[in-house]
Amino acid sequence: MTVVDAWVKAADEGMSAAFGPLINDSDRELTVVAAESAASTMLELHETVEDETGQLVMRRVESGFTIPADGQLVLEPGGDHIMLMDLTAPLRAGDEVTFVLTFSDDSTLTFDAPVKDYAGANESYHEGDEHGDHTDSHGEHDHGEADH
Ligand SMILES: [Cu+2]
Repeated sequence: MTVVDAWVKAADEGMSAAFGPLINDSDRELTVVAAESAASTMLELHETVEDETGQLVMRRVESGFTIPADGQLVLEPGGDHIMLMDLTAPLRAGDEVTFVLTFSDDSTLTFDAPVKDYAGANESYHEGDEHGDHTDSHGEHDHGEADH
């Protein structure tokens, strides 16, 4: 399993997200079940879906990211991503963030990702209730109760 060209969205505080292709070069399916980084007190694996109003929202993937044998899963803005729920320090373009992914078999993979300025990836975080403000951006959203 390798991660190439990963990157993290620059942010001053609150939430950010990491993207990049997860490449499975083995002959068995792999499932990423958790991500950790010193850059955030909590990380989640997110997918982006349309809610009932057609608005794009992101939500936690309870079953993890599955990467097919000899295949890849591309984490990208508007799609699946690794969510940094609560940054421990500002992420500035040019910084490097180290991530550790844990797989369903308890193996791990460590990779570094540079921070880049990026204007998109502002989908609302869907916490499973209906009183979220769909026009919210990451930075303005109160995610204090995000751990379900
Ligand atoms: Cu997210």
